[in-house]
Amino acid sequence: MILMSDIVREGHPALRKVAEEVTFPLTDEDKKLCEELLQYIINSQDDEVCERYGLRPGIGLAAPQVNVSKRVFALHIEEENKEPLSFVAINPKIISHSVERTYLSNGEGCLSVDRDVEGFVPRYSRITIKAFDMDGKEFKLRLKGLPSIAFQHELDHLNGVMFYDHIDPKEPFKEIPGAVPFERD
Ligand code: SB7
Ligand code: NI
Repeated sequence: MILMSDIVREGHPALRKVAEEVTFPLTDEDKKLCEELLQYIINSQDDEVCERYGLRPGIGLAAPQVNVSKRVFALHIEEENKEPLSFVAINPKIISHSVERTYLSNGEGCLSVDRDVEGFVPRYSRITIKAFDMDGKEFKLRLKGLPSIAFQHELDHLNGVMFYDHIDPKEPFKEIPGAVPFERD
């Protein structure tokens, strides 16, 4: 299982590389990676498991964060009154997006960043994505709200981009023209 000690932090070169596409069929090692990424975030949303293993909660985890430079991430998001969203995305792509932008009103965090970085991170409000599942089957989803924001955060990890790269250094809380804030919790 993946523990916090397996997660690389800011300054590690893996977080700044453009990750490699995955080829199918998956190797046993690739399958294990996918399963473990998803298991980490499911575990991290269970208070007891978190406490037992010292996990930090997250809604997504990308392979480069465990020092594997491959285009894979997992998302697991449970929001009140919504269907839970849980998947592994292999070679993911945004195929279209809204003009409208959004940002998390409380800012973003990252399991690879051990400090609070304040500021608005502009994201597309709505995206249509394509990715492959572990069986090599392509799937397509429309995402909005937190799942859309989280998908863009994870996709950035596959391209060596950190959330704070998008924050205006001079004016971190500068209004983003036309953006609609997303309130979490
Ligand atoms: C806030 C948190 C996340 C995504 C979007 C907004 C995920 C945090 C966990 N990760 O570091 C995953 O890369
Ligand atoms: Ni992150």
